[in-house]
Amino acid sequence: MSKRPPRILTIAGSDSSGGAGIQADIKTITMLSGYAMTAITAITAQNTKGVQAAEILAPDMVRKQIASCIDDIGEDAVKIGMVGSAANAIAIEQALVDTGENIVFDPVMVATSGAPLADEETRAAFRRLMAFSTVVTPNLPELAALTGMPCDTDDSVAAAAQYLMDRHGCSVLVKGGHAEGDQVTDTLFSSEGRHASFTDDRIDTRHTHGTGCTLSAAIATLLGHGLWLEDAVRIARQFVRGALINAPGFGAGAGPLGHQAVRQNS
Ligand code: PXL
Repeated sequence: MSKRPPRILTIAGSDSSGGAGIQADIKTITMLSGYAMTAITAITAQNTKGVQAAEILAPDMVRKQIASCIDDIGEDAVKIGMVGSAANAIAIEQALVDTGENIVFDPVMVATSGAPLADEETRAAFRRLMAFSTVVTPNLPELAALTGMPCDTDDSVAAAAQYLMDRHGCSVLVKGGHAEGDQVTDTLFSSEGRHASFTDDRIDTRHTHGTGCTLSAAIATLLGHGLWLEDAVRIARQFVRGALINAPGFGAGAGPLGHQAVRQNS
């Protein structure tokens, strides 16, 4: 029998074009030697140009998918992405309430295409999800929306991240990709009081569809392997960078990443 892989449950929306959501998560988890399980919150018809249609699944169906996985196979880490509705967020909270550590929450609000994926009520429900998450991974617009605070300077970003940590007790990974400049800095504000910054040259590409999904799924998988959060973030960022560099260039808009090309230890 081969080595037992960490069991990773992703709770997210389906992206028909394969670049983001559940599809990006399964590719990421698999490439990082995890065992992928899914609870689908919404089905989208979308491509690199935008979201053409979306159907949100009922909260009971979301809850049952999570329970089916956890009750039988179990889980070593969970990633939460697009929840689809406030009711789904509450169903997820109920289904995960007894689940231990290693919960990564990507507070998805807007797709790379610009289409909104969360309404105001859902954002309020996000606060409940943060309360039991290990780490939340907002980009700058999401951090501003979650806190109602400006996030346009290093100091204001740090204050907003600190606010989330104080209120919800989770670590906060602020993704700086939306800021200007030739370099991208992501900063991990750890609930244990350690802060770490990760800076790399910006990869000049329009093919960024699913980067947030990929990053959060990678962090969850690496936590499931037993890594410390800071190490998980460092390696997950390198995975995303490898996938960005290997983007196949599909579609007329923001194209998908090249998960299939990123080999571990290469
Ligand atoms: O990357 C955010 C995201 C999450 N989940 C789904 C998406 C997207 C972006 O397109 O479609 C289903």
